[in-house]
Amino acid sequence: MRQSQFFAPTLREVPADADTKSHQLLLRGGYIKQNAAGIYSYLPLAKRVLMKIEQIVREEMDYAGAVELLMPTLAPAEIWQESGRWYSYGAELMRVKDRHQRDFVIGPTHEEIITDLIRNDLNSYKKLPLNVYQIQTKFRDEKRPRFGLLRGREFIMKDAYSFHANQESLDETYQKMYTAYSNIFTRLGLNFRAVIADSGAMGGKDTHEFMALSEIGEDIIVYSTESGYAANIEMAPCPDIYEKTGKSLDQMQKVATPEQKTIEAVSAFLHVPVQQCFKSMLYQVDGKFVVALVRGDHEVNDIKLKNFFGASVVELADESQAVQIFSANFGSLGPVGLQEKEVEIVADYAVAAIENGCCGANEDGFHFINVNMGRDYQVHHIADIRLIQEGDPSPDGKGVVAFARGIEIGHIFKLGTRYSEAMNARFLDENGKQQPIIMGCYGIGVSRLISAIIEEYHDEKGIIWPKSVAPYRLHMIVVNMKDSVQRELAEALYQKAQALNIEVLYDDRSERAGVKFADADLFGIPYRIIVGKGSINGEVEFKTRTGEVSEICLVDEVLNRCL
Ligand code: 9G3
Repeated sequence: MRQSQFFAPTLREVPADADTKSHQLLLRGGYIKQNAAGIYSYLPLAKRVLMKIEQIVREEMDYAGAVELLMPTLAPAEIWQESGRWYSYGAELMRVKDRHQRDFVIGPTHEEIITDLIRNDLNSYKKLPLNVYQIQTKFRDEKRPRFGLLRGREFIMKDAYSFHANQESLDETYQKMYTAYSNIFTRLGLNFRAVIADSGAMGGKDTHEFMALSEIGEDIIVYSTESGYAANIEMAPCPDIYEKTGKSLDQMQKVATPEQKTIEAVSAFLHVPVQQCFKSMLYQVDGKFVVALVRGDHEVNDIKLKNFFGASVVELADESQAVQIFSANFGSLGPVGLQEKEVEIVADYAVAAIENGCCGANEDGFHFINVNMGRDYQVHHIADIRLIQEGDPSPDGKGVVAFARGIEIGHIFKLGTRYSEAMNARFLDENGKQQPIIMGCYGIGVSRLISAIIEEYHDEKGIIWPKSVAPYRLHMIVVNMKDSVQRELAEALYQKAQALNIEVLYDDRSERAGVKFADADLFGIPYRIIVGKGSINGEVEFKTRTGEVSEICLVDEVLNRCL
């Protein structure tokens, strides 16, 4: 491809609103342009990267026995009403009307469409299992799209759905998908981890997220320093490893703690270790008030709280609601004297083991000391509701855990029968009995992968593409297009490269050399041939974008370096 015919509008300056390296480099390198918040055009360079990534995804999915199809982006509201999700999703679900005022959704995912598609055909165990996938545009009306392609509103996903007569068959396909994902992300050159995840609103039990390790990742991965254990922090369990010492229980006392607003301040003021204090957090769980008690040095994990109550929405209450329930402000809240109120109280395991504890007295500026569960206050539940912390024992019992940040690039689920029951997708089993089809679903953020790869492979001058996904293999630059020797040598080399099926971008523009080199660094194409003064001796410069190689080569040998 001649760059004089190409379209890659590079930028000299770093765009102000681009807040991560990948977002900055995609814009500066002329890879993407924003059309609206979270909505982008993939310009020719990005389109080529996208096709390389999709090709690798297809090869591994096909190898794993999945069959590619393509579903519409618009889905009739009726099937989302059948699954119930028309009613349970809010503003994130983009809804539109057609000319006849009929309701549609712009698909954020395709469980409903695919279940509707197969329910009249997959009616016998003889037709199972089936695993189908698509690579297609999704729309989720994110409140705060950011980080360029990492969190867009319109994005490209590979989503697969599998259908089974029994759990063993699902387990087998799930394992095949797990392996396919590992192969895909390895071929893309990513440093990734598969972590045990929370299935959230998707129901079902087993689910794994694939995370590309990155400092700017929005997810926190918890991993054992001594085993392969890795989990999303949202679901990493905190086992009940707490023992009471059996020491004598002192008389509860109310003490003044003027101006002590934080648990650390109260702990220091009263000379009670923060591990012997506990805090009361007021939540609204599907609208009802819940008080969560956690130890002073711990935090509430609201995903665990949500899963404990099987709720859809869990949010922290605001101060006015705290005053309504506790008759006191944040910083002085406690469970003593609450039970007659219409609030449910759930305590973390660690709180149940606190002896002679300290908590808010539900009176601004006062706390209780020597508080003991069972004697001084009651709780409705004791459960694992806290966030795991670095240094905590690993949930698998081996070593302790450390944290890393990751970008979610894939997520696989054992769905079970949540959709087949809601939408009556049944099959006749070998005993002639109607059974709901067992499903799995498997997603990869294809457009997000472009950014995840750049986050791992770049330097201050631009992108450094792994060969597997680079938009071109070779970038050939002529220093001075007015010099006929350079121009003719380059033209010949360009023809030869194409004859060798080397994907080559040929910078034949009449730009200054400095501009050409700066653009080449932004593009990040792995190999570079510079045709300059040495042409007169049949010599060119050969460089890799990584900087590892930079040498003078004979024109007749240089292409062998790019194969
Ligand atoms: C919605 C909206 C946003 C959503 C969903 C539904 C995430 C939704 C989870 C999934 C699960 C899997 C198949 C491929 C792999 C992931 N955000 N999810 O279901 F209506 Cl607005 O998409 N789907």
